[in-house]
Amino acid sequence: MDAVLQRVKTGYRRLAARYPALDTFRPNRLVFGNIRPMRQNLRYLQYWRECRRVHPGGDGAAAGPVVQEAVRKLRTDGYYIFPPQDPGLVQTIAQKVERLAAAGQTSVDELEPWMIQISHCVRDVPEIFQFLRPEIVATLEAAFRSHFKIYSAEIYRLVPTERSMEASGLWHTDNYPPAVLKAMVYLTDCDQTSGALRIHPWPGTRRLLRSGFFDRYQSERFADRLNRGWVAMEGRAGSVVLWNSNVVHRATPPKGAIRDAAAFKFLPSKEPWDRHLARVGEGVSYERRNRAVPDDPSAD
Ligand SMILES: O=C(O)CCC(=O)C(=O)O
Repeated sequence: MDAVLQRVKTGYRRLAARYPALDTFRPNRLVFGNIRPMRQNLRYLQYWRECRRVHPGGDGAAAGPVVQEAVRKLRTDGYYIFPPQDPGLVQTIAQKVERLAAAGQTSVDELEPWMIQISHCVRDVPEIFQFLRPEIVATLEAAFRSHFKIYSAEIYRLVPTERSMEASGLWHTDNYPPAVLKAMVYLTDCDQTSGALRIHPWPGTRRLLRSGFFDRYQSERFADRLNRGWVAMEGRAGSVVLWNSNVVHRATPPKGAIRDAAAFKFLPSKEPWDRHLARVGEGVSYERRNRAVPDDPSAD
């Protein structure tokens, strides 16, 4: 059976190399919005099903209208922006980040020197987990219909740059397997000119993927479509942007200011997020910016 599957796959790859339009019809791209191996997508779905069996969360209705609306918008558009709530917490964290950045406790990726990471955010700024207030926890549980866990936490700063864009600065999707969600909590006020994330909500993302867009480095023929219809995730410091990063999106360098944000990546889980966090501690920050996801979604 494996040998037959292998032959079908090889044949398909040869055909797709010859007729690139065929690539658009890859089932993973249309069904999951990614080009990961089917085996990995199925493994993630299976794990998610197991998590739902352990704790079948509700649809958020009991948690009130905000949660219900957030879950609905996450499904239809791929994002929801919660307004800021605790200015004192945002200020404490923003000041800590400022001190760490000034002390050089940072690292950068060669490709994107305008994105500056705080090196040990979980150790040095553990207050970031307080951003997961009850309505955000309830939204995540309702969106996953299970418990969830944080598998990555980071804090990074965007600074102005004149460099041509690479990697996160180009229109792209994160190519994640199913059931990954992200949250970004702005630590500075953020609008179109001060570094707001830009996304194509699900309907536009689907049209782009159907028309053949996937590779950020081969996007010229989609430029017109990519450059209209996007939405800037604007919000004051403390706003929480909850989103599915398989929508087409790009980071945008701020002009004349810095943009700081804490970011979390979530997966379903068989136990509550705070119990998982208490167990793994700094382990949640292992992913950082290398865009990898765990091979095994059930691993800590
Ligand atoms: O920080 C941002 O505005 C977006 C970064 C990004 O592209 C991503 O998280 O995938």
